[in-house]
Amino acid sequence: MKLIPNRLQFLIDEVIDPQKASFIIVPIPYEHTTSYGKGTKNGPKSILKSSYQLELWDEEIKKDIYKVGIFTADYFNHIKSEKVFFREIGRFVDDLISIYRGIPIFIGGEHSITQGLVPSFEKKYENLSILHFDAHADLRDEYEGNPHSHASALYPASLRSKIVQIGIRSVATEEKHLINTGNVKTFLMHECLDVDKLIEDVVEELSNNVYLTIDVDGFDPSVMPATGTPQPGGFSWYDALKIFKAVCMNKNIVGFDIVEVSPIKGSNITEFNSAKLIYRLIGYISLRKGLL
Ligand SMILES: [Mn+2]
Repeated sequence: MKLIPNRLQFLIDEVIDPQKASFIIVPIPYEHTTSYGKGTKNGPKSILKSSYQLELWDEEIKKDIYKVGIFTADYFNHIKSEKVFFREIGRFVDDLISIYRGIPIFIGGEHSITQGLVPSFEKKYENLSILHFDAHADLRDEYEGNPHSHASALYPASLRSKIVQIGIRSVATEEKHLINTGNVKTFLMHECLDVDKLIEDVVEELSNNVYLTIDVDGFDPSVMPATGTPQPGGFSWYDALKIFKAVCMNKNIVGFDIVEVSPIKGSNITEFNSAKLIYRLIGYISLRKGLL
């Protein structure tokens, strides 16, 4: 397997050797099952484009973070059929994390891609846990007859790995019995408004090896308005960053995804904020790993 560079590299035009990259971005413009607002297939490109508007010097971390080495791969576009997609993406991630040392960052696309991403990490890392940032519990075994629905994003993983959910403020009748049971620890948003307490609990619940999945609707819609199934009352920018920083500094983040950006005409807020979030997370992880 050889990674092909994307025409749009995150943040800067220069293409670095993927073997030397500390982070490898894989854009996945997959959209098959969106049920309300559509357009998440346009998310990856819009985020990559927005990244050129970021300053290279991160004002919080106070470093030119990009120097750690970020490579952006070509779009993962194998979407002949759902079945083929989920088989191919699994193989791709298996290869990616065995051949390259860079921490993978996946940009969706709809949230169902997480179903295809997580198994490779579960195979590679012992005792993996998943931090699930989302407005929705995403624990239905299927939705509209489809087990690969965005509304089922975390269901398969919940049968195998510890899942810690934050930001949750929409739970369906058919999934209510799945929150706070088995492998799933759910922090309902309205019950966890004390962010310092939440951080303590989340760090305690997670194992050391953590995969992070970020549905942008976990944020308040004022931070991330362009998303298919918005919910009121999500995390503010600074509260979310505080949580992510604590997790990145205390745990070994093995990879993360950011999903459900559906660009809307006349606004760049969501894609720009997503690009900034990705850059900041690269910064936090790099700090912990001593790369900066
Ligand atoms: Mn969601």
